[in-house]
Amino acid sequence: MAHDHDASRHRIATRAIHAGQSPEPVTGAIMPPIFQTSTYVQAELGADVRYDYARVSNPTREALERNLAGLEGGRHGLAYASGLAAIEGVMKLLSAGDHVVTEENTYGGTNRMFNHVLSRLGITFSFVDSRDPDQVRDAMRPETKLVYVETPTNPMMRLCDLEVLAGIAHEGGALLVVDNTFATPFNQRPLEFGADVVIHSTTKYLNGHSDVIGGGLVVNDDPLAADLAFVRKSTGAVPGPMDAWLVLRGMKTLAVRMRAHNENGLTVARWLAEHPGFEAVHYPGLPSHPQHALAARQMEGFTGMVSVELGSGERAKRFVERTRLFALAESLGGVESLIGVPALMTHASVAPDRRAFMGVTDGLVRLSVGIEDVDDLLEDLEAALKGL
Ligand code: P1T
Repeated sequence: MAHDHDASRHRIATRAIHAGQSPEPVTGAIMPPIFQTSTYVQAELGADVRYDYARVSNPTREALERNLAGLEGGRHGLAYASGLAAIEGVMKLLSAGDHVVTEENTYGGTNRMFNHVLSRLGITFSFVDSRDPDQVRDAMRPETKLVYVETPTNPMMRLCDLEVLAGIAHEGGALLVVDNTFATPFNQRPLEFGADVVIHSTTKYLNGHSDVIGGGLVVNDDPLAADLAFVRKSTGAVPGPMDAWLVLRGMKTLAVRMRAHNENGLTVARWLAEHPGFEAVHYPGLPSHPQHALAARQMEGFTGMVSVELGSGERAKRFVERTRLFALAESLGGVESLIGVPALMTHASVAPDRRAFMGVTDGLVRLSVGIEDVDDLLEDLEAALKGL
């Protein structure tokens, strides 16, 4: 058959389309059908069936999971109902008394889950600046089970050295868990640096079209994958088949979209950095980023996410309300450009002193640069800036 089920030897643009995909056996349909069913009929009682109930397994979801695993270069993919459900799926590997070392600047909702849900269940957290590996090493305890990071972080675009942190985590008998939502596997594949679990909010770049909430995990280790699947079937945070299908459809164009996001992101970041109306610009692709060398080593592109300091909450408010193409909205990673103020939106649930400490000021504006014509985007920013 011309079809290539194991696309692992191919380059990423090919993997995005072919990894784990095979024609549907009855009709040859090139896209997997949306298996919109909750259960599967069993021929006899007690037979060993491949599919018995759709919380446990669904062929549409599995097509997505194989593709996601192929993109990250991992053996196992698991899809979830949201990015936070995927994160919770990892955290439920833990028991009361276990400890996690985590980057302090994560998505606000992740921080809220750690501080306000999991802490109540007896899991403890140390919040560190993972740009500095010594802070991670010093926070490790005998009961540390996970080192949890985002790189680049939301919204400060901080990086951590994945290879170094994998070494520290493993030395302490812990797993390195990496939220790769911002970078995407097109730009960065954490498993290649020794990470154990890769997390995605597929809501963002992987789906890419701002029309689904979804999440995913990728791991290499077989027992770890089995443990995660056990937690998921026991707790229930699965995506429906229609959403799984939409994410898979989006992922097929990941490479072309990410090339455009990377290019537009860099152009917008350069423009912001040269413009007198803005203070600090946070973008790992700029040589002025303090971790540009690490970015160049660990990433193949720098995404469409850019944060910029406007100096005051009042200026930030006026700016985000005056753009026309950049829509004022939560979320990121879709084809259309979005703009927001993290302190009042995505990170409102983080304690104000913690926010200020990390640089998430009231004047910080986050841009998700879409794939529109970049000259139109620059004109939009320029017009919004006039009269600030
Ligand atoms: O929204 P959900 O699919 O549950 O994903 C949560 C999540 C996880 N990880 C990262 C890095 C994220 O940015 C998010 C969600 N973020 C936003 C909604 C946002 O606007 O930043």
